[in-house]
Amino acid sequence: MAIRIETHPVIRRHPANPILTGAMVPYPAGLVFNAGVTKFQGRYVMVFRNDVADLKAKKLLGKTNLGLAFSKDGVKWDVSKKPCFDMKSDEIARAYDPRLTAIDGRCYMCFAVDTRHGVRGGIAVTEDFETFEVLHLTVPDNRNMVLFPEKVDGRYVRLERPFPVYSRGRFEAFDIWFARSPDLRYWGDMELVLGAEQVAWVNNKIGPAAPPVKTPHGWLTLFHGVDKDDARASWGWEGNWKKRYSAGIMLLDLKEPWKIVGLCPDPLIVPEPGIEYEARGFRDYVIFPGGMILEPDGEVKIYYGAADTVECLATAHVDELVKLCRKR
Ligand code: BMA
Repeated sequence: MAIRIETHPVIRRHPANPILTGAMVPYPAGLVFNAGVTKFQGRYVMVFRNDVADLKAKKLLGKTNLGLAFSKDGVKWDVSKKPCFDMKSDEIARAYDPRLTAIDGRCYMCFAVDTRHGVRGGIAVTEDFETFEVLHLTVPDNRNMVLFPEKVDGRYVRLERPFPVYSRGRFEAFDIWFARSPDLRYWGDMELVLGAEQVAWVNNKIGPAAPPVKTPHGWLTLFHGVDKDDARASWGWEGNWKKRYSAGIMLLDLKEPWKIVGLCPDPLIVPEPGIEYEARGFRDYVIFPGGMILEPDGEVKIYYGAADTVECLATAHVDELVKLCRKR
């Protein structure tokens, strides 16, 4: 049976898309995407990746920082006057791809860090988005970490995506893992959650997307999945880009979240040729969700970077998403 790679009909792209672009940022900006979003202290907060660029000349300017924005409705955003986070040293090139999780009144941010010795996953904590304390950095290579908003069996838990190139036997066949911590600094006790080969529409790698959302049926969990075709003409102004990033969805067990209760066999959101902001940009045909919010009325807001260039919003009803995962 041919695999359908198209956006599921339960998904509605927001008419205000893209909801955040480099043009809305009051300091040097460019590609504004892959944001983490959560509700914190009564408002929506977003931390977004900003790769400074000359968009007209289609040229990166070699600097990345994380910007901050607040919103009353999760759609219209006020961008703060300056970036809120960056990391740079002889060893560290940049921090990027933030994901936010509020736990017990504090906001935790997972992010990726490019270093001279590999890609590391970081966790920082803040209460005011002005100062961040970095609690933890993994060994290379790891990234796409997301924290669950609650402890499980008294321990903090996260999903993560190590990238075992040498031992996995196939280039970029990367999987989703689960890890536990007593204090957010020391992590261990890992379990495999989902192997790339278990996702029929993926022929490359997978990884966590937004932090999971709790429902009575399980943890609703987005992930990203990649299909690659070397015969594709190069996609995007970055150059030799042949991958498509889509989003999938699964339900993880409430008490044992390393166990999958249900996996939607089809992708949930696929970058579509007819949608300019997903099909054209730095890297064409990329959807990369980093935030998911369950509203009291059952609406789920899914925030995603599009074409590694802008930030977008899609919505669906929680019951529809749960049903997709439980359908067998
Ligand atoms: C991944 C990361 C993401 C990016 C994606 C698609 O490897 O670099 O930041 O959105 O590729 O380009």
